[in-house]
Amino acid sequence: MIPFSLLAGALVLLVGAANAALPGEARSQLRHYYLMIRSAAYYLPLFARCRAGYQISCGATSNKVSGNVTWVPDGPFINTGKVAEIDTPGVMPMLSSLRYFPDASARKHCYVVPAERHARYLVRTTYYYGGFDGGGAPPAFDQVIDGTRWSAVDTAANYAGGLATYYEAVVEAAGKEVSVCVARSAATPPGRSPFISALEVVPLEGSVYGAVNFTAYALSTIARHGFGHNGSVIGDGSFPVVESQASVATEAFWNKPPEDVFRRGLTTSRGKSLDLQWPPAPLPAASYYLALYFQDNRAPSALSWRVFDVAVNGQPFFAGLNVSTAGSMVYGGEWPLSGQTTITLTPALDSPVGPVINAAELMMVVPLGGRTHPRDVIGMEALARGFLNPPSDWRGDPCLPKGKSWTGVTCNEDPLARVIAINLTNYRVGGSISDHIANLTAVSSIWLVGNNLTGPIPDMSLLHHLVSLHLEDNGLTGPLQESFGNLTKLQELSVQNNNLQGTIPRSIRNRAMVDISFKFKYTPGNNLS
Ligand SMILES: *[C@@H]1O[C@H](CO)[C@@H](O)[C@H](O)[C@H]1NC(C)=O
Ligand SMILES: *[C@@H]1O[C@H](CO)[C@@H](O)[C@H](O)[C@H]1NC(C)=O
Ligand SMILES: *[C@@H]1O[C@H](CO)[C@@H](O)[C@H](O)[C@H]1NC(C)=O
Ligand SMILES: *[C@@H]1O[C@H](CO)[C@@H](O)[C@H](O)[C@H]1NC(C)=O
Ligand SMILES: *[C@@H]1O[C@H](CO)[C@@H](O)[C@H](O)[C@H]1NC(C)=O
Ligand SMILES: *[C@@H]1O[C@H](CO)[C@@H](O)[C@H](O)[C@H]1NC(C)=O
Ligand SMILES: *[C@@H]1O[C@H](CO)[C@@H](O)[C@H](O)[C@H]1NC(C)=O
Ligand SMILES: CC(=O)N[C@H]1CO[C@H](CO)[C@@H](O)[C@@H]1O
Repeated sequence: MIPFSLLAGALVLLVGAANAALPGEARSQLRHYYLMIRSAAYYLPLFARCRAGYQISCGATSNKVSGNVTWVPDGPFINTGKVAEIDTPGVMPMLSSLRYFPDASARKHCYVVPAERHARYLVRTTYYYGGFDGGGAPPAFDQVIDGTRWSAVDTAANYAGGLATYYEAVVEAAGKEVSVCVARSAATPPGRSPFISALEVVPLEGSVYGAVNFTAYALSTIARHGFGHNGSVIGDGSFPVVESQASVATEAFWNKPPEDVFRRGLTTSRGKSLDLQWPPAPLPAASYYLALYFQDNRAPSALSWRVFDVAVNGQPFFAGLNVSTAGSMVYGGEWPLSGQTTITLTPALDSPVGPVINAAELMMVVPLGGRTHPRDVIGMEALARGFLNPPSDWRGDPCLPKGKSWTGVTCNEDPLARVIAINLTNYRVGGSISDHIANLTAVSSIWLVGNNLTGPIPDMSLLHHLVSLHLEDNGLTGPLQESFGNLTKLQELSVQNNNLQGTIPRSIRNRAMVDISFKFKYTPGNNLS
């Protein structure tokens, strides 16, 4: 099992004055793995330079401006939860409110953000507890992206140190929305509520992290570091820091690193290899995406290049890398790592200068947990829209992650999960039953008993697997459709206590007469003959 707390980043400078040089800041960065390029870059989209996206301040009622970024209220993206204000002095504006979720019956609490199908997104969640519920320490819970349990959210250690915590992932949108949810887990104490302070969903350029198969995986950021900058956990004097004499056209790089990361780097003298213990904390055994950035820092000339080998934990990573003033990036898409990581740069035998390294990025490759068949997503979302007050967890992926399906929804375990049963008995749901229920072609059981549903019973002639349909005790109107008699697997049809009208279709009458196992109940109530 992966200790997901490793995936957390700590945001410093959040609490107290903006210049708060917290004693032990570097240590806490080390401990919590927040490895940054420049402190000024905290809330800018990080390595990957990106287009505008959604910056959402959870629980906010008005825009919050922080630096250049305007954070919008979360109302349009969520329809559940409660709001709290955080009065910690000096807290960053977008963290001065949060949304929390006291409803323990809901399996997840989802934000839904519009997206472009198959586009790549940076998703960042930020948590700053601020004692909103009167407790001394934040509860732990889980976070979910679409159908995948992304990680645990455990912010207690950072909170105790006066810090907020953020998590970051890169995912591809399977549909026209990305859902980001928090959910209770076994680690959530009874009576405590998951919460969230800020959410960013930012489109990335298509080339970013190009080698990764985003149909099967997401990336979860572990570390991202420009070497040789002040406050760096690495450039601590063991290697000379060099300053670049030429700028790098970073547009040419897949991952679009900011130019700034090439301004400084670490080097060694001629003939010596450079050994970096990076990232500084041990890693859980997993598959990782590792990208390394280099530039010859000297003034551009025909001789400003250097050649060296790159090895990771003694394994060749890239041999004979020729780094010029134009800069280079090398990466491993699914590199197995475990424990302490050492990056070794060994200069070519005849090289007049030592190797150099400017920056590195490390992300864990997280297998996706699956998702629901798009046809069923369309059907379930339409059903949710047709209801006046569906259960609050009827948002996000209907079936997944496992154990976090929508309330009352049962799915099979196909690679694209199918909805096989719906049971919202006595949920006091109002509204009507969407025609799009016809999309749920794998469903065998639909129970919407004892609600406040009105309008007609839609056509279900495509639901060939339907065995059991219970719509009794509602306010449904209109006729009973002929096509029900054609559903050969249907064994139970209960519609009593509604306001249905018209004649009972012959096909249903015949079934009820010839098939003694067919249970058809339409009285009391109704005006059927
Ligand atoms: C933020 O604003 C400053 C000054 O207005 C500008 O120099 C800087 O480029 C902006 N940064 C971004 C990322 O837009
Ligand atoms: C990506 O992963 C999916 C799902 O596992 C697989 O079907 C597909 O072939 C993979 N694509 C590539 C290019 O490997
Ligand atoms: C880095 O820190 C040292 C000592 O604290 C200081 O002399 C130097 O100017 C700093 N460099 C930058 C680029 O901030
Ligand atoms: C390295 O690249 C430079 C051009 O950037 C070229 O002139 C030089 O010959 C190359 N060196 C080797 C050893 O390939
Ligand atoms: C649906 O839920 C109700 C109430 O919990 C229960 O009595 C009924 O047996 C369920 N139906 C099915 C098919 O599981
Ligand atoms: C059912 O709906 C009607 C009309 O929409 C409403 O007046 C009534 O209060 C609802 N009943 C329940 C139990 O929600
Ligand atoms: C039901 O089946 C019968 C015969 O198989 C067919 O004639 C009829 O059109 C069907 N009705 C509907 C509504 O599908
Ligand atoms: C994908 C799919 O089956 N979509 C259908 C969902 O239901 C509506 C209404 O019945 C149809 O118009 C869609 O084609």
